[in-house]
Amino acid sequence: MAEQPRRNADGAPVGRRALLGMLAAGAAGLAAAPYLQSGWEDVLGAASQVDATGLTGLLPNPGGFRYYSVVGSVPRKNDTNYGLTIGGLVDRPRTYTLPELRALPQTRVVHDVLCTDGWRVDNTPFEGVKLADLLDAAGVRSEGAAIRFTCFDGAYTESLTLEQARRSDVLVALKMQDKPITHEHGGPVRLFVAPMYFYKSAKWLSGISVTDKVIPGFWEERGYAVDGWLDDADRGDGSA
Ligand SMILES: Nc1nc2c(c(=O)[nH]1)N[C@H]1C(S)=C(S)[C@@H](COP(=O)(O)O)O[C@H]1N2
Ligand SMILES: [Mo]
Repeated sequence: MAEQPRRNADGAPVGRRALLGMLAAGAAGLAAAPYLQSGWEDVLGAASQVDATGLTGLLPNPGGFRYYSVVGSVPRKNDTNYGLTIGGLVDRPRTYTLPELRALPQTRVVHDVLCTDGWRVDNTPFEGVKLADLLDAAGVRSEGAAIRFTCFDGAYTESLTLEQARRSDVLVALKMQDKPITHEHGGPVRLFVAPMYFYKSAKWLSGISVTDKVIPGFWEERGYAVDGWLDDADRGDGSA
């Protein structure tokens, strides 16, 4: 539902994974953003060429997951250099270290993970701090209506409405499959939005900014639905 099938110049469907493969394998320092902004025509032409070389086959697929990144390399962060900043339309902006996040009450959510590319990993446990708790601590101002998420890969962004962000199944996750989140899966901290397609779960999370309206994220600027609900999602408050 969220992803429209894309077609190249010959009308053949082009998987987004080909594009991701191209980006992951991308040239020096990866000028991903300007390249993408050159328009789908160019991007898809290049993507299908890369696909033909088999580069996308280099992406590993352990345990049913695939690793996705829209940039070629991402810095590694740990206890000493990781920070999560909460700001925007809040009364008490602050930056949390990793030990500080670990010291907060932790919630475990088990949910099926689905990517719009068609793969899924059922009953995956995630654990971390409820985004709602961090928002409450920050004191969202009355003008606040949405959240913009930014990542230390320097490129990916995501969004949620404030109502979605306050659900009890939306986590700032520190663990995935009961282990600290690996670098490849977006560690040390990623978002987990259980009731939505996995593209909403931003990896390498570094910024949470309260905004007065939804600002479409990376893939949403490229055609994905801003509301990434899974087909069977309970669109209520997530507490059911
Ligand atoms: N920072 C960042 N977050 C991201 C992505 C990305 O490319 N960069 N890809 C998204 C998509 S489309 C999916 S399916 C999942 C993949 O998570 P995984 O690599 O841990 O399997 O991460 C989401 N979050
Ligand atoms: Mo995805």
